[in-house]
Amino acid sequence: MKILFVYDYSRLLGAIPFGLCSLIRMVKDNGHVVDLSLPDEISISKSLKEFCPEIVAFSVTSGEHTLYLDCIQSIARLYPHKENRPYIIMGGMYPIIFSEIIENNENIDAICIGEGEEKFIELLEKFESGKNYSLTENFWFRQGKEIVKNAIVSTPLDINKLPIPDRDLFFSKSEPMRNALQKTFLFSRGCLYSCTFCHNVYMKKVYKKGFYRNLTPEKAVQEITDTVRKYKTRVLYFYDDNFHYGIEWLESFKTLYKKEVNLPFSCHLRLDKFLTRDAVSLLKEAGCYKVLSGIEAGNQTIRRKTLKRHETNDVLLEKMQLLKDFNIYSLATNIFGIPNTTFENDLETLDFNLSLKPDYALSGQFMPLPKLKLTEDAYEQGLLSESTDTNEFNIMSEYSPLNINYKKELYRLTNLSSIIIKFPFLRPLLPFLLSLPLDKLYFVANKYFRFLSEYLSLPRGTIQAKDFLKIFSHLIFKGFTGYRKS
Ligand code: B12
Ligand code: SF4
Repeated sequence: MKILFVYDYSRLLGAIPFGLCSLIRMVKDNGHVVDLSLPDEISISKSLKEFCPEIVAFSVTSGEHTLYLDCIQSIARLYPHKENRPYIIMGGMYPIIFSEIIENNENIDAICIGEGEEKFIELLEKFESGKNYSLTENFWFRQGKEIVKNAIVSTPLDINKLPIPDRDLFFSKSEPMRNALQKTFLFSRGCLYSCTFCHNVYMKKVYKKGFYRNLTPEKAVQEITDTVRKYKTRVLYFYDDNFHYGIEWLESFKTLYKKEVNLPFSCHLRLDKFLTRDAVSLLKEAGCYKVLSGIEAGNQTIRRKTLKRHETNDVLLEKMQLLKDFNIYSLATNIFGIPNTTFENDLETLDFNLSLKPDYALSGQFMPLPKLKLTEDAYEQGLLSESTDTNEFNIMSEYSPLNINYKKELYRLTNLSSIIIKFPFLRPLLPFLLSLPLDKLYFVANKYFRFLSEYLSLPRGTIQAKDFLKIFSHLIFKGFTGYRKS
């Protein structure tokens, strides 16, 4: 069968949508023909005309969903007679979390509400051979006026048995992605924790047991070598929520990685009690040059009670010092505008970062995505009115959508915080800076500072300044994924 995948890769560099790439691998390996299109009207109509797919498949996350819903609308316009248009399937976190979308949008024929790999292949086989596919688990289907709602397979897939995700389709379409000197990887699915601002909590409820899985060190290194042998790479970035699968795992990973890859990498780590000196030492030996860690709130009661993050300030300070001891660049992430907190609490977050002294601090405003625990809290506290539909929020929106009376100050603080944390002598000027209506300037300054810091964080010699400028101008031109202004 011919399947056209649709994904906005125009603003991506080394980052790939791992789930979609895993699906593409499975689909190709099962003898189907695939192509990839951007979601804009020109690209999609060209792809439909030239490739003539039987299925158009979307992979969607909340906040970006309107882009894809518009694209589906354009496809529907191109085929006024529904029987002539390709079958439209949507997967990804958005339909998993907000499955109602198939009821609300008559142009969507099916949604995937769980892991895609095995069940999508099963669906394609039934589809191709004309069998009844409407009872395929992990999918909901439109059948006339009815929606057939099948259950989710309750046992998560064994990710060690899945083939290596296919990066070739994306890299063949996008030169910036192919040539990006940093390539990204994900060696796990799920998470052990239950932060109230994260969708993993929802997924844990769905799968109950065994949702948290990770690759063996052998499989992880195999995936890396498969990519770096084919595509020029200078640094790696591991997207796992917490790249710490125990000392034994790290030991084997380090040995294999040094032997087979030996490139510097960055990763996410929780600065909690499990992050021991031995673990950091192994990471450093393996080549870790940068660690990204969630601080989220400076007030530890808010961190614990509201966000369900249990690290105390003392532990965070101690573990940050550990990173410094090993000369690992530290990037701290923060959330401002948390429901049921005050602007003073946000200032506390800024000040805690000043004591923590990360090499760089990245801060965002809380965005109430549908079905997050923290979004539900915001409704309960009247910070969102009952008639507010969180699906309509643009994740990149300028001001916090919560009913608070310090939106502008919050926006300014969010954009100024990285610079102030890096240059603490500016802290006394903050009240004055917050009072100035320089939102655009602060936004731009924040972006430039972020990219300068990104460059400075790289190990010497990995990326030349001219290459970095090329990347930088691409990003300026295309917008910054995840941190775009609406
Ligand atoms: C890697 C990553 C990214 C990468 C790649 C994005 C991507 N779409 O994969 C980048 C850096 C681009 C990114 C950006 C953003 N991300 Co992000 N990201 C992640 C991360 C860490 C891993 C995602 C992943 O690969 N999961 C594992 C795979 C296997 O799962 P999956 O993608 O859901 O795919 C499976 C199924 O959903 C299904 N499936 C997926 N697509 C399709 C399509 C079809 C047709 C079918 C049948 C099935 C199917 O099958 C797949 C395989 O089993 C998650 C957090 C996490 N730990 O999960 C956040 C996460 C996905 N991101 C999130 C968000 C909000 C964003 C941003 C909007 C952030 C921002 N402020 O800008 C942007 C959106 C940009 C974009 N283009 O998507 C949220 C999504 C919430 C939601 N309700 O949608 C998550 C869950 C984080 C969170 N804490 O809640 N992100
Ligand atoms: S640790 Fe990260 S991935 Fe895990 S629940 Fe918290 S925010 Fe989500």
